[in-house]
Amino acid sequence: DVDPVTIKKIEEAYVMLNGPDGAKCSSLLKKNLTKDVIEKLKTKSTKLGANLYDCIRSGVYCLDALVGVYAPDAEAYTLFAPLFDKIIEDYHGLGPDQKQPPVDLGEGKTKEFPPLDPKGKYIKSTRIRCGRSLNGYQFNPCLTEDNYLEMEEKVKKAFSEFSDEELKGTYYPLDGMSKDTQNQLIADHFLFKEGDRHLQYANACNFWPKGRGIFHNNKKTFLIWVNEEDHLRIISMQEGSDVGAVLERLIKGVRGIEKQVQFSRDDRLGWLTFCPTNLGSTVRASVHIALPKLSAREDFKQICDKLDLQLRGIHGEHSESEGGVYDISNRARLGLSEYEAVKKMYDGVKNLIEMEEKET
Ligand code: ADP
Ligand code: DAR
Ligand code: MG
Repeated sequence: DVDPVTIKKIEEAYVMLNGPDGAKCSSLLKKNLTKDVIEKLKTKSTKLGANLYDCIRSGVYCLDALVGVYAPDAEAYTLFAPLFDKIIEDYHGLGPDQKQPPVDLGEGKTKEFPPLDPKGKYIKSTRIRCGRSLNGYQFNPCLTEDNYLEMEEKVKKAFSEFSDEELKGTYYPLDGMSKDTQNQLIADHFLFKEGDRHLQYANACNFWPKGRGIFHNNKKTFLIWVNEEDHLRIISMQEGSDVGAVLERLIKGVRGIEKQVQFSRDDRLGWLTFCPTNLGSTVRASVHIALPKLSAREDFKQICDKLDLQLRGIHGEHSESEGGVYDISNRARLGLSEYEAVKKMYDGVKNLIEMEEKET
């Protein structure tokens, strides 16, 4: 079970979150980490040794977090369900008796997503990503250096077995990558950024950059991140607004790698991810789009919220928009299929473009 020092840290977290220091904090952790939940869970640890403090540490140090929790391993979602289920219900609207629908990547339906902006008036590029966790491995906080290296070897082998010409490519470990190459890949939106404090405080960056890297095909239209926030992020992206083509390639990639690697899926929560905000379909379908008139309105964010769309800056989460370009994506991930998540973005962005055209 859990050592007394850790139990004390959990109890102190509650006092801090509900005291003067936590006054401005509005995270789902603060809302749902009640005395009752703490009494129920503070002495529990998963088979692989993860405890409640491992789940909440990020939100204790990052009072500006929206959510503030991460799962240290798959079992945490079940063992610490009194906390996670409440946060999952608040964030995704998934009630205790609801569950993720069966997998539907959208095979045979990509024709439903023709280019959103054929003339290229608004949309610069389209990206669809999903997350996958390798069966039998814990999530970041509990991984040893050997785990990171083992996982990297395992997926590197899987990448080398891609047969489809569109998927074939090379794996580039972060360890040893020149700063210039790394910075260029980040600037060009292909590689993940470093130093996200929410991840650092979640103990998600141990042994960095060991076991981390990026696979991509020659055109950089199919990419896979290894051990950033999730074990894998599988990404399809290209210039323009042809959502169907981007989804077609993502489907090929997911089907390609799942032949070699077993992913952990929960019957109710769908594909398991480190952060509960990415559970279920794990799909984030986004466009880099400039809507000069609409984005000038002070209710632009509310307009997006009403369409269940999430606004991010030009470099993704926790970044600002540049030159009026925003990253707009589906907000919902859990309680709808992969295909439905893409459709949420597609229909929402279509709506925004129609509004932009009508705006005087
Ligand atoms: P994720 O949900 O994949 O972790 P992030 O918000 O961390 O996304 O952003 C990851 C990277 O993907 C950033 O560099 C961001 O600029 C890039 N990105 C997101 N959407 C698009 C898009 N439609 N076109 C080009 N790059 C994109
Ligand atoms: N720092 C977390 C981010 C939640 C969603 N983003 C992810 N998982 N990258 C927060 O609670 O704000
Ligand atoms: Mg990210």
